[in-house]
Amino acid sequence: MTGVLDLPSLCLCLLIVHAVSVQVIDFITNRYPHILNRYQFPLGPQKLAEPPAAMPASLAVEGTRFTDKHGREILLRGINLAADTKFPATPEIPSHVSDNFFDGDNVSFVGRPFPLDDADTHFRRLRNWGYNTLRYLYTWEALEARGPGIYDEEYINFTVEVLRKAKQYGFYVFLDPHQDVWSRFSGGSGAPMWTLYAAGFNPRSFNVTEAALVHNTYRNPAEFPKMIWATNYTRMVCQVMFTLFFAGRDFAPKAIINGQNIQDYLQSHYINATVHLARRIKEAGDLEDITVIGWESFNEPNHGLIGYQDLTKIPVDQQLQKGTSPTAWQAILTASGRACEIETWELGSMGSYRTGKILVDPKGTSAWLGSDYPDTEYGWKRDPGWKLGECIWAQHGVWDLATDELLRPDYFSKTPTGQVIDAGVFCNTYFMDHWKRWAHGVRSMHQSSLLLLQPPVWVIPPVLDEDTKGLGRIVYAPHYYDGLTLMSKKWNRFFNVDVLGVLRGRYLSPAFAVKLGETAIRNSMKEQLTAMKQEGLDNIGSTPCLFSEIGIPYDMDDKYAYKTGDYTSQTRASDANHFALEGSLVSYTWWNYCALNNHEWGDQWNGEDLSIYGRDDTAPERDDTGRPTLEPYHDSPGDTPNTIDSSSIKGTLSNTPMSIERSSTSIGTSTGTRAADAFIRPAPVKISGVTTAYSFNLAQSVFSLTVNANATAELSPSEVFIPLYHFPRDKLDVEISDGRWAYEDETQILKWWHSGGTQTLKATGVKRFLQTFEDDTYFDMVKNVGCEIM
Ligand SMILES: *[C@@H]1O[C@H](CO)[C@@H](O)[C@H](O)[C@H]1NC(C)=O
Ligand SMILES: *[C@@H]1O[C@H](CO)[C@@H](O)[C@H](O)[C@H]1NC(C)=O
Ligand SMILES: *[C@@H]1O[C@H](CO)[C@@H](O)[C@H](O)[C@H]1NC(C)=O
Ligand SMILES: *[C@@H]1O[C@H](CO)[C@@H](O)[C@H](O)[C@H]1NC(C)=O
Ligand SMILES: *[C@@H]1O[C@H](CO)[C@@H](O)[C@H](O)[C@H]1NC(C)=O
Ligand SMILES: CC(=O)N[C@H]1CO[C@H](CO)[C@@H](O)[C@@H]1O
Repeated sequence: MTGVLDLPSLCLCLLIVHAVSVQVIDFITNRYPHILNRYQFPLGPQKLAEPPAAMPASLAVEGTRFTDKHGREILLRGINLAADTKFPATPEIPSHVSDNFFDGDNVSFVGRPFPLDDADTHFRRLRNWGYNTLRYLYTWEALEARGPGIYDEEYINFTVEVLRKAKQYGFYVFLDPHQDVWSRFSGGSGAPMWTLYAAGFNPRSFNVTEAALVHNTYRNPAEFPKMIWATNYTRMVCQVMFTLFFAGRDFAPKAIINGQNIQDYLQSHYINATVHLARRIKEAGDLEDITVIGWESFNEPNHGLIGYQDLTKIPVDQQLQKGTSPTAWQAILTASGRACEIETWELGSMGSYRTGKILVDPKGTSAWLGSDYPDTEYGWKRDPGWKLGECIWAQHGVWDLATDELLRPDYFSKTPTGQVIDAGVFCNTYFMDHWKRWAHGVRSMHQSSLLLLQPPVWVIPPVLDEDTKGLGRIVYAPHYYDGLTLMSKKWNRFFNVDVLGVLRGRYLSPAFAVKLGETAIRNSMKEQLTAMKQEGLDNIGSTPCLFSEIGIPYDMDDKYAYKTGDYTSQTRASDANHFALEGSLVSYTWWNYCALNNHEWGDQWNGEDLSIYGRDDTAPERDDTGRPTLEPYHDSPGDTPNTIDSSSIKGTLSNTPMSIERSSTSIGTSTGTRAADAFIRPAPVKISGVTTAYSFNLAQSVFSLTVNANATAELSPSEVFIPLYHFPRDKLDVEISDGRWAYEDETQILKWWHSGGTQTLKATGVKRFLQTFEDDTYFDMVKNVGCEIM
């Protein structure tokens, strides 16, 4: 995940966040006594003739909607699984561990995202929380760490078994080839270590040359700066790897390996690894199109140096600077062992500001492999025209090794045909060339796969040519993060910025993009997501939109919640993001569920901490009345837990009741939810007709749904997820415009039989979150500390 780089507004954001003193936030206002809700008997039959179809099977795409075999509209609401698949399980190397780090060829990801024995617990949980979709992460490294073309069949077998478990719980699954800042060896995740050797790099010298700064090799991992890993996109390793991967033929024509350009070499290995996994999933025989419904393209693709107009300048759109901030040219020099005085930056109350300069002196150590490197380990044959031990850009005349003179500062600025490259051109050319190649690869194996198209983060989606549109079943899959909250690790109820609006030039000045008060912030997020969805329709065409990443940090306010159990800030932030998703009527997969999350290291990767679940979150969260809020309510708590296991599933695959977790039989002593009030939400699941609006008002515990309906058939009613957590059976109040309904505790599904035309459903439950989302506290604050803010 990431998605917050290069925001012109970042300075402004940070100015704002620091200008507001968090102490003035009054969390104690607006608390109201618990109100009991009227109970109403369901009108419909208790048991249904047809067992609910647990198998996703045959998800159709009709224009902008997903539909099932009865023509009902399907909303995909899912979760990313999981952040910890970014690093190996054997040996276990989360980003703060340095042992075995450079043994990158001998790692195994078997056990990610969790051991098979734990899969029931995790999947049951996710199902109970209402998720019907998994964005299942794997990395290229997990498939092909040992060397080019050597796949880890054990990991693939394991993956097939985990997917079979997911099938038992009726999840829709699409696979995400995850990466961040290219690879673990350049500070992120994704590509195997050998790709760096293939490019001529020596990962062991990335630290001294600052070609990449890596958590694992950081002096004291606990002091690793917040959310800073992403700055490595503008360091040498990422700049080179993304340039070679997407445009090696144009910018590094001498980089020939096994008779092909490095671009083709890297891309074909990358694509073939995915195709191999797709083949094995097909061969499994019981997953393709039943559970595995699609594949997503390259995660958060980056343009590297492609489009740099002047290597001696920090591009104007690169606002995020922290620590040493080399220009591309300085990065080139230090990677070749030259000492450089490099500006240092800090993020402060006025945004990024320069703190000075320091001398980065690798003392002759190069990030490139020496000319004496044997280059035999991985079995490839490098063209004699590509010299090891020498900067690849020097070999292409960008600079002169003898004089250290930059000869071509604009080397990466244009395509060979002379077109000036900007973010849009990169997206429509280099990125789409890769995307098509990938799409054809996936479809060669999985003929009816959904193809999730994820363009570079924040970039306007590409315009598809007719041939590409003809592939069909394409889904626009953008990412969105509220950058202010992500970077500052605070929920600011008073100010935020319409980042998309700024990026799209909708404001004369970024100052006009500032949104004041929580209501305006929430509406702004909704408008941003709606606008992004519209950009997909305008460019990609009439396809569904699924936000494949969106989420919030949990380690807000210096981990205040971990000391106090008070997740109010997280709940408000999460609710705002969910409000935006609901208001823009999109499918989504939330980031993320991480089984290894703990309070010390978060998601175990670069200080990120976005998991809705935490191992250390075992003490029940309590509401104001002292009632534990962790476990969903159940009307008959004395019952023996009705749990699901493999034996009870056999033979009843078409009917998979999801039990409510009530006991501590699961991992840990409780379910470990974090800010559950906000992420366990009611939502339409299968709708006969078109959903025109739905929302969940957390403060009032009211769910409303409006449908442009088609009359339901007796055996295929509309289905709405109504979680017992907010709507305990004896407190559920349902009002429908027409027809009848029935509620099943087992699945937490409300079935609704209705006729055609405009239909509405309103469900009222128990108020769990005893605050409001009004802005009165903002005005109080202005009164009290007015001069401090303005
Ligand atoms: C690979 O790592 C495993 C343990 O993680 C170890 O047992 C094995 O000897 C290693 N193999 C090689 C070739 O280094
Ligand atoms: C993977 O599973 C297949 C089929 O069950 C089996 O033939 C093969 O030996 C397994 N491979 C590994 C490495 O476990
Ligand atoms: C850089 O990493 C190498 C390889 O792990 C290590 O030997 C060296 O001490 C590190 N240098 C610094 C300055 O951290
Ligand atoms: C990738 O697969 C294609 C099609 O099977 C094949 O032609 C190509 O040689 C493979 N590339 C690599 C690098 O293995
Ligand atoms: C659903 O209703 C719309 C109008 O409300 C109608 O155009 C459409 O044909 C109906 N679809 C089905 C499958 O009945
Ligand atoms: C994960 C990682 O490598 N992070 C590094 C990215 O770059 C910054 C400096 O800009 C370093 O401080 C991080 O260590």
